[in-house]
Amino acid sequence: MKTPRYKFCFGPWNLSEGQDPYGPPVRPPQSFDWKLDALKRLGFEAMMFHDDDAVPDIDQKTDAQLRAAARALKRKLSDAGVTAEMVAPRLWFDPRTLDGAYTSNDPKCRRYAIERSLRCIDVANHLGTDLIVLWLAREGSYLREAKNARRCVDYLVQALDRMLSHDKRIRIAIEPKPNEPMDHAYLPTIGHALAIAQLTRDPKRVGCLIESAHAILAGLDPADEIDFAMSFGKLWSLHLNDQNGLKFDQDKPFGSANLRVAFNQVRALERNGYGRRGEYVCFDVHPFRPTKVEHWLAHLENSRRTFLKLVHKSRSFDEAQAQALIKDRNYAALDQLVIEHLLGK
Ligand code: GLO
Ligand code: MG
Repeated sequence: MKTPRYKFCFGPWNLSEGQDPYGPPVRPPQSFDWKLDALKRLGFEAMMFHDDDAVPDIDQKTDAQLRAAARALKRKLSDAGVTAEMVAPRLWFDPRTLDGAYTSNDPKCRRYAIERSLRCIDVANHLGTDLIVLWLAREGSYLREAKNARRCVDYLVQALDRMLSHDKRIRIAIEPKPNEPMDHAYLPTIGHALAIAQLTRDPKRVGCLIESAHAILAGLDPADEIDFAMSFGKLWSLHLNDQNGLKFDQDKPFGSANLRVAFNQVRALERNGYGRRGEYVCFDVHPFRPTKVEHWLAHLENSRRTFLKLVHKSRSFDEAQAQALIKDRNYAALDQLVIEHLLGK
């Protein structure tokens, strides 16, 4: 098997404790150091962060305290040989984000969201990454009549512009998701993310992050989303995982629900040269709730293992035969070629 050039990443939240809306945590909380050590033991190269994963209680900290905490973390990461892939403002927890963050109807809350995002950029600077990820969790509506969607687009552009002008080097990757926690989100797909980029003061610095489960929840094929984003040179990060149909966001291990959809994502990444500009393959996956403590890292290790096996499957696919079948419009045989290739000998 050719050695793949991919570099891997996950976030501290991916070592979750099993809490869901119906029940409490089922695994004991672990310290950040435990999680960093787990990442190292698994041989992953980078960690992704929410601003308050990096600087706990960020809203209570002065700028000087923020700087001290972020720099201490940066030293810890450097000592461990781990890179910070991105920082994302957590704009869905504080009471001021209850009715939306950038798109809240309350100007004080919109101001808070922007100020928090600028501080998130400062954290990213201290950690040595230029990538800010925006999962716009509460930018949408529970009921159409509560918000003015036209005005909300303006609010989103204003927020993006403030961030872009706060630091001339950062890049913003929008992570679209069509629903959950909202009924409908304002930026549900990659098309929406790339379209709003064009309204900002520096479209070149606004791109996207694709999460497999989010594309599936939008009724789209994640591989097509990858090809679309990469046609624009705008796929700057990736949350690979899996999703079994239209229900709550499951964050299953990569390939766990639909191996063929996973295979096609890997093929799309391969044909577009994902990773050549230093992009990481991140897994936004969670352990199944019944997972025992001793199996706590398996979903991450398995996702990477499946990914690498699919890289091999992608590189060993009989492309010549596939092309011949395509030319003959023999899609039944093409279908079977893919199935038998995935099944193996
Ligand atoms: C939730 C998202 C979430 C983001 C993370 C980074 O559905 O996938 O996990 O990726 O908060 O912004
Ligand atoms: Mg995600």
